[in-house]
Amino acid sequence: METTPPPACRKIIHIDMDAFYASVEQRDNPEYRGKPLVVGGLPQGRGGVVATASYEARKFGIHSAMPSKQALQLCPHALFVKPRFDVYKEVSRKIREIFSRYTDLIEPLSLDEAYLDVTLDKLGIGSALEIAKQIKQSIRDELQLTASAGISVNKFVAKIASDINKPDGLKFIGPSAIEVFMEKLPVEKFHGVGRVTAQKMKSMGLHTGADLKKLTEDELIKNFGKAGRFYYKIVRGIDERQVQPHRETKSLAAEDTFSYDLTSLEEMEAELTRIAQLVYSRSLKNNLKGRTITLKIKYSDFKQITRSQSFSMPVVSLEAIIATARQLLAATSPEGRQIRLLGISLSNFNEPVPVKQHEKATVQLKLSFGNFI
Ligand code: DCP
Ligand code: MG
Repeated sequence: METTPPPACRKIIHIDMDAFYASVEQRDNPEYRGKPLVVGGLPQGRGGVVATASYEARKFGIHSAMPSKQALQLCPHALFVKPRFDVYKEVSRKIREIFSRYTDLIEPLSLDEAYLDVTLDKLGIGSALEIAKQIKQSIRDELQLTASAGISVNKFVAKIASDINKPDGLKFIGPSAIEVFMEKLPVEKFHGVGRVTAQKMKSMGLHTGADLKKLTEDELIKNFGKAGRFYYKIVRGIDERQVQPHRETKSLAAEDTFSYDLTSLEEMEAELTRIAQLVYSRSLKNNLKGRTITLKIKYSDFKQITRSQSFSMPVVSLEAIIATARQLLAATSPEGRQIRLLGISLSNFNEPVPVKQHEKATVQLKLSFGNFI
């Protein structure tokens, strides 16, 4: 077994394809090239969301997870096409084959994104920058697509670096440049900092890495809990997470802590719809279809409950996720309670199911959702 050397001298590349689904569609359909193209749910359908948009469409403000109807309003002449997951999966397989020429330490994060540890590359090239250049060139030559690469000594910095010169980007952030780079980084770009944490940080006058660096580890932990410890390290450019080649996605979740407690069913359902859209688009991004939907509720007194429902078939539509989450919520008699967090997760991916156990769920499913699933 190959072992990863100590973190200080690692060479990590993060690769992310540019406008992935849209670029594949433009490659395979020359008539889409140079045009604003949206891949995802069609705007005529109910509840469709944008999976991704070509860079031409992004100029109009269109982005992933936006309702397709809104995308059409922003750019009435945009072209809309449905995703072809089998094709993207096959491209993804080919990209990974290219990676595997250089290393076996590959950790895919989704179909179009992966971390590579090239500290000991198979070909003995030695330079991570050179390897990233070769990978980008092979993706271009063999697949007629472009990718962006970030190179550094850890995962966190490599991932942020790959986003810097997108599309077709290449960015190396070496050890001596990391601290300055982290000091300039806005807090919302930090791993694990969501909307609410970013708001809290800003209200405390913390806008960049440099501001975070002024706090001691204890102060960070006091204000941000366990994550504080991670922020303390990361702002100093320390991220010891290993590239994990066999990591399996067991569940996919989205949740939100609200800036004020929700008390009306109407507000709760509206937030659930938004969270369901996030989970749904993440499931598309990861090409994972789950059979179990779990609702998480945290009340104002921090008491937390979860409620799940499993089906015999994978849940494939946004409407079904929304309907299930609402049913699970309704069963908790939420009206009048004070809710500070709602979350939805999908799990039980693509596993065969013994028939007997699930007959009941199937019947229930048909009653509840008709042909949504
Ligand atoms: N995706 C999705 N729903 C989302 C985000 C992404 O279905 N909310 C899908 C479509 C994307 C693919 O996953 O093409 C990869 O996601 P990225 O976030 O890497 O976005 P893109 O590759 O499309 O664009 P970028 O050039 O910004 O990486
Ligand atoms: Mg991408």
